[in-house]
Amino acid sequence: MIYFLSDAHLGSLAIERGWVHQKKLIDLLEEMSKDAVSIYMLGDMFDFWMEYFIRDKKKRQFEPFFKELRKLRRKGIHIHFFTGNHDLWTFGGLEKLTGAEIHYEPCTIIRYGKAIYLAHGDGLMPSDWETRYPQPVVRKIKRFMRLRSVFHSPFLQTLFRSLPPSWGNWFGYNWAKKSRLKEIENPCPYKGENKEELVLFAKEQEKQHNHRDYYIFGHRHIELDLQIASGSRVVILGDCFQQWTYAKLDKKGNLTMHNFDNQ
Ligand SMILES: [Mn+2]
Repeated sequence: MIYFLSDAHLGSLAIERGWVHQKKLIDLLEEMSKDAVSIYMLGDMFDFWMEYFIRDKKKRQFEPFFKELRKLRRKGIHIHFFTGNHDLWTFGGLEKLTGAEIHYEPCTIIRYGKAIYLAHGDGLMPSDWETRYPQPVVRKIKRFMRLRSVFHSPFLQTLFRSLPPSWGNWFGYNWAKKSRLKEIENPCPYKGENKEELVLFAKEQEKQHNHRDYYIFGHRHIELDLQIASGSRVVILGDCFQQWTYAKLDKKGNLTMHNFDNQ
């Protein structure tokens, strides 16, 4: 079996009882490990992840999670970690701590005869977004993209990494908390087939004859399993702090969604 999960937002200041949250995530991984060949984590597993030049004591809080991942690695399970928009600042540290393979870009894999596109999902949208969406939405997207390019700037990354970890973390965790609270207060449900960026992105890929059997994304914190063309589906994974949803690919190439709370 191959498993896909995303968006645990570990360490979030908006999640009460962080250790209970982390323990549940470990229980889920343990459950998966019974028959897993690979586990793909599609981004935002941490609410804020930054690797400083100075040792960051706060990372010790995630040691149980790291320990679990190392254990799975020793069992021979391949662990893949995609960066999200909350945890893109990894520069080799996470790989060393967990033994996971880190992916900084979306990628397509072939498993059990299926072509599968994998990405966190932030920044992916149809190429005609500037004319497709109404002006206020276009402005919002542009703001997000500007911020995204700031986050990805090597110069600013080096600057941030030079900060004392306690300063950087104060800023990072509080910024992330604000966005988590905003989402709880004002959730953004599925926008529908003709508006949801990731669905439109996948549809465009199909139209351009870049066929994939499955497109799997995180980022949106919604659960979606939608057929977009013949033999092509978009799956959005939900999350691992409120919904506890994940996807599973069996040896026959069937992809199914599951809920850890109902098990
Ligand atoms: Mn995200």
